Amino acid sequence: MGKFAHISDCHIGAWREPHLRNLNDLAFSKAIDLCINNDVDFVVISGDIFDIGIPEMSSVKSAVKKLRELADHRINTYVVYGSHDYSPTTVSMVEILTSAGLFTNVGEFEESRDESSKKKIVLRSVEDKKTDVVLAGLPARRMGLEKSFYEQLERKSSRQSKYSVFLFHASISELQSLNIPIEQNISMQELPKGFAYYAGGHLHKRLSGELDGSPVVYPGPLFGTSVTDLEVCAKGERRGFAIVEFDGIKTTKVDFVDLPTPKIFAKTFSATDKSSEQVAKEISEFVSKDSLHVVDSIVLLRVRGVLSSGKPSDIEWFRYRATLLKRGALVVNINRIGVVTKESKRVALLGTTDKGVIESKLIQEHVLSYKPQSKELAFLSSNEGVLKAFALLHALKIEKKEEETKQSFEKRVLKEASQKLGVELEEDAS
Ligand SMILES: [Mn+2]
Repeated sequence: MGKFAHISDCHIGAWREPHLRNLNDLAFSKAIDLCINNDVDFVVISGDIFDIGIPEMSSVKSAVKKLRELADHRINTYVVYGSHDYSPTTVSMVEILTSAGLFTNVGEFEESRDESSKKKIVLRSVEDKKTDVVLAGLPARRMGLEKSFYEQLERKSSRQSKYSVFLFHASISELQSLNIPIEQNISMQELPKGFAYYAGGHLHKRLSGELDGSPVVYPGPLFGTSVTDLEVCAKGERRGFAIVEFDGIKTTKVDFVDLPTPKIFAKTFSATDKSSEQVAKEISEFVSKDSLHVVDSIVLLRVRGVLSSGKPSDIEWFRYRATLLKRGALVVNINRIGVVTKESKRVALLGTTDKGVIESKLIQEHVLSYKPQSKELAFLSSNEGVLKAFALLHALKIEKKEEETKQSFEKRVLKEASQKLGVELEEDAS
């Protein structure tokens, strides 16, 4: 008999906003405290432990302190890489903590070739000394690139004679409903058979299913990493992790442990068929309403729709933010990407979402309707003008080289741009 904690998607170091980063760090600390209080034998973390390969160091510091506490209680931590932990170019924090002995990475598989020299992946399992539990796993890469691991996985029966846990970080199509592109999913049947518990990560939602009678579980994130994650929380979705009990070779119980939810207040406004003044009035009335209690809350306002007149920039968004902060809100996030004017709606009607095509259609339209003041410039409203506009745009997209000074970069852009326009650049005397 024994029990372990299954944590996922901690995303330590996520959020630039200091309060949100702090709440996210606290969620991890709290989770570790609960693991210790619940007297678990070991902890598994199924990926996205850190938000990026090398995260913000103050967050790492508080996380390492908690991991040290686990180690001091002789509780081992087994991990696999999540899509956020892995970096193809640098040593990641997970690698560092593995070297420091705070983690055991169970996603390190072996590669071999079969008779037809096709690449094969063989799981490398690890045994937890305290409980004799066998652990194995597969890591993730960005953009669902881990799919190939499952395709190449050696599928000789891995039926275990001991209790066994498989850690993975991938979206399972049968369980997810989160709009993850279909080409990035794996199917339940692609998981290796024969394990008694499947510890999943990647989906930011508490979910569970079954494979041949064994639980397949996603505990979801500890806090969340996006405004969407927080909006889901505001609607009542719980955040936390799972505590799993086993007996012999079977999983006997999976309990979700809730972490305290932060106070989140989310509201959506529709801008459709309203003027920018009307929308402004509506939000302004809302944020100054007496009955609104936002003290110590995360306030998420979302505005979307097609304005009947006016532009989104007519609306003084910063005022609502200021009002809410003054009323005691901890964090205010106003999402207004979804507010569009009829003009931008027209862009959408150009029949494509390809940025390049939209750009070229709009440039053509604007250049050809340009009325130059003088005859010498008449060519600008012709196809020649269109070509010059493209050439200029291209020249202005030049990026600064790492070794280049700001001054020589500016010079280079200017030179390039004037060449494209066919104008002489005055040599500067310096
Ligand atoms: Mn994640």
